[in-house]
Amino acid sequence: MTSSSAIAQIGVTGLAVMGSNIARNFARHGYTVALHNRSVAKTDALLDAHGDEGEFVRTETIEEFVGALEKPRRVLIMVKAGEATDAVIEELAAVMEPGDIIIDGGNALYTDTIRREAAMKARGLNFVGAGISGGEEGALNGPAIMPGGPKESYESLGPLLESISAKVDGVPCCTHIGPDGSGHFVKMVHNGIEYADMQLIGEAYHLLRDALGFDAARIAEVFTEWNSGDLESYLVEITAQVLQQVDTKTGKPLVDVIVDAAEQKGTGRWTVKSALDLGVPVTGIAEAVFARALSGSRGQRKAAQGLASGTLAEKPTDAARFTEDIRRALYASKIVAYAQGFDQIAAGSAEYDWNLRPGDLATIWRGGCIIRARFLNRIKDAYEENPELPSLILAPYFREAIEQAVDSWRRVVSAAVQLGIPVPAFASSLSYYDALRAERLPAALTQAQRDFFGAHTYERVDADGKFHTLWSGDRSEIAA
Ligand code: NBP
Repeated sequence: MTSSSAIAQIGVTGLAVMGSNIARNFARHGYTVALHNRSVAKTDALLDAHGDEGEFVRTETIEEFVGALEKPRRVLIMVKAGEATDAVIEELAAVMEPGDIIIDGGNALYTDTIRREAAMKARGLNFVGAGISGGEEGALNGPAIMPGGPKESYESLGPLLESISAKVDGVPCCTHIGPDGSGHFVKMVHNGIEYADMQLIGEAYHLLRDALGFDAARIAEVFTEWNSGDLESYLVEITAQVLQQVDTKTGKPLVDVIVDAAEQKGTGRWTVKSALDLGVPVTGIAEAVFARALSGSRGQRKAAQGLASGTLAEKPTDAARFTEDIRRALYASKIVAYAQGFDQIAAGSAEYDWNLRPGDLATIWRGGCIIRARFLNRIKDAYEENPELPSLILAPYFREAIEQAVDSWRRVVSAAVQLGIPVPAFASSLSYYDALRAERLPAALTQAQRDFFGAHTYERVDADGKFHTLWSGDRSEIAA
């Protein structure tokens, strides 16, 4: 049903796939939703197709749109991230009043959100940067929502967002994350973890295909089985479905006729850039971003066909055992990728004084979002038991899980190396684990080298303070 005079509880501007589905989700939950899009054709298309799903208010101009909203006004922007978002914010801010709330549900870079929040605050407006995950299906049926911004605005906004979010055990997959850019920051890291998760699944698939010679249908069966255990997750589930899909044109598995060059929209790259600035080793995510870049270097890859492989090992003969090894290696690598992502969240929280609660994130990522998984219940429990965990790997459950997997993990990485199958994320996750648990790293040598050429000083294991060796002099040590 549509009306031109109703007072709407929420307005949605930007009615492409995400905005229309979220608007429908609000309407299906009984809210009256004011609709606006730059070009009115999208508004009308939505009303024509789904206008009977709830109460909508059709508007054409921004003034009409804002005028249709009850106060304090709540407007959700779902336009293309970047300049379009700035343009729409400016248009809205010109007609909104102090106390009103502008929510950006797009994939904004968190530093843009920090800037926008400060600018709106100076004009008396509340600005909420909300990360939304779940793609178009989630937007319609229940996404995970990560709203940042002023806590007071969550009091008015939270109940609406919570009602349209996914629920797990009756708990909404939405909570107030923290100030200014924190919502978009955690959404960014979520997407980074998603990259790592997908890369690890890709490496497992590659090993099953090329080390064991399984076809797509058989690999689909393996993923289906894995989805009934610790690895149960949306991504593993859709992997099995993708691998079952047959191309109607050729009769071959669809995955075999898709060009093997992965694209990216940028949130993985942002995660790695931010991790570099924060000094957090997110090796799983970085390898995933680089693996997509390498796959996309099609000219270079074509030129490199036929490069020497060296002598390759024989393929594993015990397929069942090697499949189980891959499963365990995947699980252990996944634990590392999540541990690294949560480290980045902790570092971002400290850097920006956000006071983020990792257990809350694990709770809201259990449903709605792309990385939803049984595993997140374990992460939630781990942070509930010890909110100050130095690393997720050290939580008793994960520690034990890795202990059980570590031999398999080493066998899989060794076999991959010997068979010439690239496993950058499996291998770097294992190296990260080994580095983390090492009693002595070669970093002492690095420090000595730095002191040698740059007098950068070093600390000693047996005394406090900083020291320098007179490398160009008599090589005695002085306190620095
Ligand atoms: P798009 O990212 O494709 O954006 C299309 C929308 O932006 C249309 O409504 C378009 O209006 C509007 N727009 C543009 Br483009 N420039 C504008 C401008 N200067 N002023 C006003 N409106 C403008 O849509 P989407 O895929 O639905 O995604 C929306 C947001 O949600 C994005 O930020 C995206 O990153 C984020 N997101 C997407 C997903 C997903 O799975 N797709 C998941 C999570 C988050 P028009 O109709 O007049 O051209």
